[in-house]
Amino acid sequence: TGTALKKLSKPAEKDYQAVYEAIAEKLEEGAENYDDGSFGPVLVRLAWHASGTYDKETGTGGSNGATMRFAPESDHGANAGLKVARDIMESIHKRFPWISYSDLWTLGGVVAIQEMQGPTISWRPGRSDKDVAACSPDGRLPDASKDQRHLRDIFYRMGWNDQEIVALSGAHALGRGHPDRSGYSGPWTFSPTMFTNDFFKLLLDEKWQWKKWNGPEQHEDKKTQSLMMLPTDMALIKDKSFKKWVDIYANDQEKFFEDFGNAFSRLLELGVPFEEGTKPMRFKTLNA
Ligand code: DDH
Repeated sequence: TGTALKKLSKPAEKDYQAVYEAIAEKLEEGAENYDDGSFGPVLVRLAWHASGTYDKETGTGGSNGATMRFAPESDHGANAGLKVARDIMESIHKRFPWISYSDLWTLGGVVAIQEMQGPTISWRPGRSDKDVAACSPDGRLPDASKDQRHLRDIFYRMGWNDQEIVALSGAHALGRGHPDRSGYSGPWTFSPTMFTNDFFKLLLDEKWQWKKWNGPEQHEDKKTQSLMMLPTDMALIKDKSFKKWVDIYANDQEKFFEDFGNAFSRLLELGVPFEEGTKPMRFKTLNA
C-alpha cells in the first residue's frame, strides 16, 4: 500500500533498484514499431544531453536540475526527438514520485546501457530539480557537422581528455540518426540495440564514402550503404591523438567497457553537489 505516497525516509539502494527494474521493463514495451525495437538508445541520449551541458569554469549546466523539462532547453536543436525519452521517464515518475527527474534521467541512461549488454555503471543519487531560470544556453552540445577542434572545444569545456572523448564516442554503437530529428540518417552499427565496441571496429575496417543525398553531409559504408558516420565521428580517425584510442578500443572490448563505464558514470555526475558520503550504487540487470 501507499506506493504513490512520497517517501518519508531516505530512499535506499533497493528503492533505486526498483526504479531501475521499472525502466528496464519499459525499454521494449510498445517499441515493436519503433526504430530497432528498443527505447534504450534514446534514453542513453537523454542522459547524455542532460549532462553534457556542463561547463567546468562556471559550474553551470550538467545533469543536476533536469532543465530540459523546459523550453528553451527542450527546443534546442540538439535535443530534437528527446521528448520520446522524457515521456517514458514521465510514466516512470508517476510510479516513483519521490525521485528527482535529474536522478531519474541519469538512472535511465544507466539502465539502458546495462540492459543493452554494456558495462555496469556506478551511479549515485542526490540530484535535485531546478526551475526554468537554470536552463543551459544553446550551443553547449556538440555539432556533428564540425571537426576535431570543435570536439575538443566542447569536451575540454566539460573537463575531458582525448582518451575520454574517444571512449564516450563509442556510445554510437547504439541507435541511429533520424532525418526528422537531427537530419542525419541510419545506424552506426549492425546491432544498434547492443552495446559493443563495433563503432570503433567499423570506423577502422569499413571504407567510408560521402553519402549522396539531399540531407546533411554524412558518410556511409561503401559495402552496404546502410551504416553512417557523422563528420565528428570521422574526425576520430583523422586526428592522431584520437585515432590512437580508436585503435585500442577496436582491439580490446574489455578495455573499452572499463573506460566507457568510468567515463559515463562521471559524465552523469558533472557539476552535481552530492552529499558527503553518498556511496556509488551498482544495479543488477533484469536477467541477473
Ligand atoms: Fe551522439 N548523436 N553525438 N553521443 N548519440 C546522435 C545519436 C546518439 C553526436 C551527435 C549525434 C555522443 C556524442 C556525440 C548517442 C550517444 C552519445 C545523433 C542522431 C547525432 C546527430 C540523433 C537523431 O537524429 O536522433 C555528436 C556530434 C557527438 C560528439 O561530437 C562526440 C556521446 C558522448 C554519447 C553518449 O551517450 C556518451 C546515442 C545513444 C544516440 C542514438 C539516439 C537514438 O535515438 O537512437
